[in-house]
Amino acid sequence: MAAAPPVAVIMGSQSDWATMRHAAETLDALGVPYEARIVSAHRTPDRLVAFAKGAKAAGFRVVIAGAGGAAHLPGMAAAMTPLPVFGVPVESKALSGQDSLLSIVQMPAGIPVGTLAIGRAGAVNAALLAAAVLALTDEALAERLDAWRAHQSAAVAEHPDTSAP
Ligand code: RP5
Repeated sequence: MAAAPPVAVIMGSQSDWATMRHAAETLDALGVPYEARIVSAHRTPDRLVAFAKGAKAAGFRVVIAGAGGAAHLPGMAAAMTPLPVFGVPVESKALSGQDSLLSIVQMPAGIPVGTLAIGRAGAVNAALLAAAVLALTDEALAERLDAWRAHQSAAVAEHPDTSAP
C-alpha cells in the first residue's frame, strides 16, 4: 500500500469542511499533499482509534484536526499518536466557537495540541504550521513557504483605499 501523504486533515463532521477547506486550500497553494477525512470522536470512535493509532505507521507526519462544540477530536487524536497535532476550533452556532476553542486548548500537561484561532484563520494557520514543520527537512518546501509569505507581504498596500466603505 502506498505511503500516506505527509499531512492528515481530519474533522469531526461534514459540516466542518466549510472551515477545514481553508486548510486544504492553503496546503494546495504550498504544494503539500494531504488526505482529508471525517473522523468523529463521538460518532465514529472506532474510526478515530484506528486512524490515530495507525497514523504514523501509515506515513503521515503531521495531523490537522478540526472540530466544533465539545471538540474532543484533536486531544483524543493527540493521545493516540506521537505525531504533532494542530487543532482548529470550528465556529459553533451556539457559542461562536468559544466552546470549541476551550475544549481544544485546555489540554492537561503531557499531551499537547497546538491550538489555532477559531475558524478560517485557524485553519489557514494550521496548514502554514504543518508546512513549516515539514519544511525543516524539505528545502524546496521551505522556499515555497518563503515565497508564499513574500507574496502576502507584497499584497499589502502602503496606504488604505479611502474610497472603500
Ligand atoms: C462536532 O460536532 C463536529 O466537529 C462539528 O463541528 C459539530 C457539529 O456536527 P454536525 O452536527 O454538524 O454534524 O463533532
